[in-house]
Amino acid sequence: MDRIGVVDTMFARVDMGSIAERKLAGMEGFGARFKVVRRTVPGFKDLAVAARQLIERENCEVVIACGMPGGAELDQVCAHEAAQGIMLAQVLTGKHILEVFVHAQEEPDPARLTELCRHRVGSHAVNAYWLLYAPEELRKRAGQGIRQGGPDAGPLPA
Ligand code: RDL
Ligand code: RDL
Ligand code: RDL
Repeated sequence: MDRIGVVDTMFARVDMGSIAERKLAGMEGFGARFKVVRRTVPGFKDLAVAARQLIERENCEVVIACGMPGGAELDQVCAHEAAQGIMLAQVLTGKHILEVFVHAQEEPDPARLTELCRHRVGSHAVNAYWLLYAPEELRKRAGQGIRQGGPDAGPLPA
């Protein structure tokens, strides 16, 4: 059976990994064609190596890496570093690791931040599934200004 990895952090203020797990559990083939392997690490700087382990030791085909950069300026610098680590892990393993970051500063209202988080994690869980099983779904949306967590920007006028 194929394996899809989900890794999230204790630092995040939303249980992002469970949102991804629930989304994947609703996709066609769950439990038959693929299963989900879940890990949680302390913070987003720990995501890259955990994702690499999910790929190399747990044979995951694709990983969804969820993190929440805090609101301080230092956290933005750290987010950039964490993202670089995730990109390095993708290049080293040759597998997609979708970086799902929700910045605390994107939305000051806690309820709306949670909603944004649900939407972004859910959308990227579907994107991970499509990368693996339905690349034509991505191709259909080429150049359509698709976003995760907020309204789509839409295409520019032709
Ligand atoms: O490796 C242990 C920690 O360094 C690691 O877990 C960090 O990701 C923790 N962390 C910070 O040290 C920090 O300054 C995090 C943030 N900011 C942050 O904004 N979000 C995190 N972790 O998930
Ligand atoms: O791995 C999943 C996403 O992290 C990845 O697809 C990013 O490239 C998506 N993305 C951002 O997260 C972002 O903050 C993009 C932009 N900005 C951007 O400006 N242009 C993009 N993607 O193509
Ligand atoms: O234009 C508003 C947003 O699209 C823009 O601020 C993005 O950079 C927001 N964003 C992130 O900050 C991020 O870390 C996005 C993603 N990840 C993402 O994966 N997908 C997005 N936006 O559409």
